[in-house]
Amino acid sequence: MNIQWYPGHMTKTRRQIEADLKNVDIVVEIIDARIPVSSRNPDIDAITAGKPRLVVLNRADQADPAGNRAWGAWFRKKGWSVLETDAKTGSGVNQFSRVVQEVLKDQIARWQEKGLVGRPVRAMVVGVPNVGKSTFINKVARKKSAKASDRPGVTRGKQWVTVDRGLELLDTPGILWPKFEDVETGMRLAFTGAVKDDIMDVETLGCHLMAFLGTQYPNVLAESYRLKEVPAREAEENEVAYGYRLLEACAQKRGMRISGGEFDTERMARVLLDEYRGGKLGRFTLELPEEV
Ligand SMILES: Nc1nc2c(ncn2[C@@H]2O[C@H](COP(=O)(O)OP(=O)(O)O)[C@@H](O)[C@H]2O)c(=O)[nH]1
Ligand SMILES: [Mg+2]
Repeated sequence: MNIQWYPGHMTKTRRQIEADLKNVDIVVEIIDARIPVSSRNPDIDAITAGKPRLVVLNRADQADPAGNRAWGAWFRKKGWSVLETDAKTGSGVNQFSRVVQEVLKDQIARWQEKGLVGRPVRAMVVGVPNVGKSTFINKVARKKSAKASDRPGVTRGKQWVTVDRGLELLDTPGILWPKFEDVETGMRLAFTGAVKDDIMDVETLGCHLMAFLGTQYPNVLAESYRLKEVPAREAEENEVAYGYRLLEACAQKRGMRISGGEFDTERMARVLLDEYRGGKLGRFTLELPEEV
């Protein structure tokens, strides 16, 4: 699916992250709020075993607010702290330092008891591609762009950025591989643009996204493409056939035809994917906690 993740690369990445982990007190796992399961690395728990964790539901601005609430509750139930952010505008990012200190409050109290005054908390960001790691780090570090110097006992060559008094962040994120086992996950990663479209033909990908929208968000679909009504999926109809029907209806509305008078469903599929990724259709959560 994503050919850059060959086994050698995965091993190298994993070792690098394991080395970096020795120097940090907390792992900040960034996920895409639209696909909180599909945008998680399958081995993250094993790789970061034993480290306190903060889950950042980034791209919260692109996900359904009700979905964000549901996922926030779901991750909290697992015992992790959750921060909802829009790294692009910085919304929620100003809470980062406070939440990290809260997660580590017992640890910080122990340091104080031992007389380790002024020991900063060190954090690192990890996540699969496209979740917003670089944007998040830039936003968090913006005010204090001066980089902290290398520290003795800390991996040489690593740069730390001071987020706040008492919090330093490794300036390079750990880039983890996405899940590649199942088609459903691959499709969701493709919908959001995290992997290239070539996991399947664009038209089929568009059919699946249409079917999702037609089922879960028919009103939004009707509004976006000025459809009088969005037909429901018929009992015997499979998802692709249903999605195709919706692609045709939207292509008709947009006047997209190929020679011969047929509707240009392939072009419509591209338009749909572009508009979805560009946030033009609205805020959707593509997978909900009930499903997992
Ligand atoms: N709308 C929105 N866009 C975001 C958000 N975070 C990142 N982006 C955009 O998503 C794209 C990829 O982000 P990037 O930080 O490079 O992802 P990375 O691969 O995890 O480092 C960039 O164009 C960002 O501007 C967010 O919270 N909301
Ligand atoms: Mg990046």
